[in-house]
Amino acid sequence: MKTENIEKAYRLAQERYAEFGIDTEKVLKQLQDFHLSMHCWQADDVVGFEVQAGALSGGIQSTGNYPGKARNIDELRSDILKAKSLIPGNHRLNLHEIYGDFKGKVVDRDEVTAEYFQSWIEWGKENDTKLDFNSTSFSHPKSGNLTLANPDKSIRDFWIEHTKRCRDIANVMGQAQGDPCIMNLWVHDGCKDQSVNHYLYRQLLRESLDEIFSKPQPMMKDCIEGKVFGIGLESFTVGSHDFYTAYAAKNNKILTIDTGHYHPTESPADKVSAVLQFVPELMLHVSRPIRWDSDHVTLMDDPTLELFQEIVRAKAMDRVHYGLDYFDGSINRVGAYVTGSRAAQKCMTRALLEPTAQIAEYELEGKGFQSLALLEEAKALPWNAVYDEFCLRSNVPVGNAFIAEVEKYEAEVTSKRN
Ligand code: RNT
Ligand code: ZN
Repeated sequence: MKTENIEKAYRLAQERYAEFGIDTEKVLKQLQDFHLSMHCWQADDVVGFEVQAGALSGGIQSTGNYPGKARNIDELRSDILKAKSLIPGNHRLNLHEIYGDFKGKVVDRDEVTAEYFQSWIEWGKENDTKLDFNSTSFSHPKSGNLTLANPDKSIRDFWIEHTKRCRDIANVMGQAQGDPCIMNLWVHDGCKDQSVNHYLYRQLLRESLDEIFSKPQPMMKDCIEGKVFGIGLESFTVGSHDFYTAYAAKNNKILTIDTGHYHPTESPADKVSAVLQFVPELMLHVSRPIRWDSDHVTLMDDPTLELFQEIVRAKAMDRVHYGLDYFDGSINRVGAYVTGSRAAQKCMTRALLEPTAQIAEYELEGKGFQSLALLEEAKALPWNAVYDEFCLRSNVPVGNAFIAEVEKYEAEVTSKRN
């Protein structure tokens, strides 16, 4: 695409949006301040760097065997930086505990300390990338079906210790970057088949959380993520959406909404205006479920668009942390990062460019046809010209030009891995 044409298209779009009182320059500034938290685990199919790493467990799965996944910390860092160079704006990196820099040492989950994340903290500084964090209860001999909700006190204590240490690490990250590190807590705890101890498991999970959160950590923020079910744990999930919504509301914690964690016709977008009345902030795990929590690459589909629209309409942009959470092992993984991240940004672009004020007025005046018609018209307003301009000004490839860049990196780097 010729630069000249991108600029011409942008000027036309600017005029068109001005007719609705929308300032595209302001939207470009908002996009600049819109930071995704890129999940490190798309690069290597959620394997991590533990010396003692076993198979992926905990009811989640990455399918596909596309060649070229990151095999070590240097490769993962290189892939992330490549992806970031093809995404406009500046973004955070979301690490799981199993992605520590363990330097060949066996470090069990209840032994982990900030020392193993020092090189990440330095890498973050060097690359202007703030870090977020996750405790990791899956893929471990003590994972089983129950971790923080395990009736066996020794197993429960092991995971409590792990999670406490993760909060310490997140706090160190937050201090080092001068900005709170957002730590997500998701545990897979559940039952494969019929069970009758539901109250007990949930009581144990609540007590474990109370103990974990009892230590004040000023430079990190806790978020808690529920779900419907996991593979092999289909019948019951201890940390359900209701459980964590109630816990978060009562204890002032951030609630994580993973777009793959609801019943197929349930709308994650609809939760935004409901739970934000009662919880301080939200963390998103933007994903794409196909028939189940399959974690396909995020696209600019209706559910994702609605999610971002609901956030913007609620004027809650600064109460939301925008994590991504998908892991497709069947396609080029750097390309997956770029496609999904840019799709999320396009949803935000469209949400910011919606003529909401006019539609809201129609609605409050009872003008049903007018509001419906304008919502429909808004779909085809030239929002993509604004996103292209954002890419141009950010010095990243505009439109499909990033495909060739990913191919080049594949030819020169990832295809050489075996
Ligand atoms: C699992 C949850 C969780 C994980 C990551 C790897 O269903 O979505 O967020 O995907 O922690
Ligand atoms: Zn998630």
